Amino acid sequence: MSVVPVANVRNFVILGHSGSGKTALTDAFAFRLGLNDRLGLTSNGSSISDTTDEEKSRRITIFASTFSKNYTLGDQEYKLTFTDAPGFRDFYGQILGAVHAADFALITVDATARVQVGTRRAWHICKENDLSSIAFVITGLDKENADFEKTVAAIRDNFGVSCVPVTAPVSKEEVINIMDQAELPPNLANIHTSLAESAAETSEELMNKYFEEGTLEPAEIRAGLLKGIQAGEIHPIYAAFPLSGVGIDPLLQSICRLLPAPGHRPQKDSEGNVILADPNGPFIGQVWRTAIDIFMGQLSFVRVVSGTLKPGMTVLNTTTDTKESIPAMMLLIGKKQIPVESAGPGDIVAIPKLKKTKTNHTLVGDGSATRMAEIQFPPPVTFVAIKAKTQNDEDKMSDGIHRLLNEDPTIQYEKQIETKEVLLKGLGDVHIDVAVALLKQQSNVNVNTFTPKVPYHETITGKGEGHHKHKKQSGGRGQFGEVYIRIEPLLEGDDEYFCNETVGGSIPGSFIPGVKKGIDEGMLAGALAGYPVKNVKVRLYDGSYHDVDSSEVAFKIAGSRALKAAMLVAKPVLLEPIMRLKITSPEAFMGAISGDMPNKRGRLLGLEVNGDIQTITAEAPLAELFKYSAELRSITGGQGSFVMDFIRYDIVPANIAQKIIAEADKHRKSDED
Ligand SMILES: Nc1nc2c(ncn2[C@@H]2O[C@H](COP(=O)(O)OP(=O)(O)OP(=O)(O)O)[C@@H](O)[C@H]2O)c(=O)[nH]1
Ligand SMILES: [Mg+2]
Repeated sequence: MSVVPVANVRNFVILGHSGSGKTALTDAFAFRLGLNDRLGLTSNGSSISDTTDEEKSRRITIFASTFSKNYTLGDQEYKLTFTDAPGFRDFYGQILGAVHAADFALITVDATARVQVGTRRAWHICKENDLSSIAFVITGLDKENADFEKTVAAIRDNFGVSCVPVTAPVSKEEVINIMDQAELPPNLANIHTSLAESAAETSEELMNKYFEEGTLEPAEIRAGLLKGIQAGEIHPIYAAFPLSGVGIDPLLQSICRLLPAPGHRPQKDSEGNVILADPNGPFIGQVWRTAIDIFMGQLSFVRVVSGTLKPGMTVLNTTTDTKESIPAMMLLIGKKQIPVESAGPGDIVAIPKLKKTKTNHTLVGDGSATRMAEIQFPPPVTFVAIKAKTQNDEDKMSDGIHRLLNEDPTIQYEKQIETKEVLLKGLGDVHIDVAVALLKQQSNVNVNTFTPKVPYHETITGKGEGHHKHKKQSGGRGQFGEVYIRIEPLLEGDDEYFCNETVGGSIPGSFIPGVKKGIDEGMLAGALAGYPVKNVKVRLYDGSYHDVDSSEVAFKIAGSRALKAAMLVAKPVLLEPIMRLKITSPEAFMGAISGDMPNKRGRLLGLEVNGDIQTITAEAPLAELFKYSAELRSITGGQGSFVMDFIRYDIVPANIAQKIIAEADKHRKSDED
């Protein structure tokens, strides 16, 4: 690829509702640009973008794939770099990364389904991430009941009248650029008017002319649109038939003419300073995605922000302060790897084998110490417990999970101390299913998944005394240790949960650590249901010993049993984690969402209204929330989403606690059998 000036580089992300034709459009672009010698289709697994087994079998995009190719328009050479993002919310991490790496977005809208949840979500992601240049592409125009004008109206209803069609279909075989037409078919005449109006609004001069003459020249409309679009104030709407290729050239031409080059969207460092898209400045790039390739290992996808990157260079990772050498750079086009010799502002390249570089890290060349602002990935909302199927799987599990975490910052992994389970956390059921499938494919680790156990705690609400005498005489040296304790709830701020108040050497000082070890051990598994004990103050106030038979072990056993005895009389209770939820959904579902909260033992805390979208803040026990992601999807038809975080532990209501204790007893009995 010859070097194209930054002003002629166009880097965009394709967003939209799942199934609205993002990948179909990507395939149409790839075919038109000669990246593929045939038109790939998701429907038969031949897409250039959905190439993994997981994507092919599920018929959805899971990973953001980037393509790049030069495009000639008149005497100008442009470089088009575009990323096909997933639409499915579970893969929000990939969507966010792709949004971060682009200068503008195309949002696909199906002409039969029109504006959907995923369309609005795409718009909001752009707005929340300072990606103000947004265009729409209407797809599905060949389908029965497709209606271009109604789809345009729906876009304008949802996103404002500054959304204006620039191209339109006159038949299934022809898409025209409205500005280029001397005369338009009657049904498109009003579209021309909205285009002229939008252009007029960009300057006083054009506005005056429009008022006086009632119209504008094509060149004036183009100049006004260019200004409005580059400023992110006008949003062009295009028509395209990705399956036949009709409308693809007018769309690509308009992208080159009207949509912004690198530099228009401010690229900011972690302190908010804007980094200029200067190909001659020091190199600055950021990793927005990490992938694991079965053959090549780790691949880091870097968006070049400034300067020029070449293979062989040594760069500094300013996030970890380590040097990395760039062994090679490539584009991944379908299954092919195309080497890249030089990458400038706006380019995206995949770099293999970086050692200490992960998603979100910044790489810089000599003369820079910049650290780019990081992508804020959402916290996980779906948890499952996983268990290796065999010992062999167990041995490889840690490496496999490590790979998964490297690849996907929205996956988390936790070894739960309370329940002794290994938890995999993600953004939804499908996300977790895919993660489990990737564990198998990438690392040959087979796991089963389970609904996690709740990490309950135990504590006391009253005071109590406990005593245990451990005495064993079985020939030879015996064991002896006797312990008396008092327990009470630990006051906030009191770090000393154990204190020795014995007097007169009833327990010699050398055995006190033994008692403490026993108390510590007893704290790991409480008397009620075997969960960790929290917030209990233990006062050791008396005991006795034997000159020969006493030992640390004997006092340890006595300490642990005395704690159990004391807990049972100190009004013990179970505690459960309470989560704060922020549930966002269109207003229409708010009644159903809040009405469902009591079923989850939840409590509403507040409501925030943002146009049609409302956000409920609520709190509910974690025990009721393991399936909430699927439940909310069914309540809202996929239009709702939520985040949750832990806030505190609360007492489990008695009727529920009884069941948990009975269940624990059953397990204890079966363990003893
Ligand atoms: N008839 C018709 N079918 C289309 C059109 N665009 C896409 N499709 C089909 O709709 C289905 C979904 O299209 P995709 O391009 O995979 O949708 P997507 O937006 O990438 O979906 P996700 O990756 O799940 O977010 C595929 O079978 C496409 O062939 C179109 O313009 N007309
Ligand atoms: Mg797709």
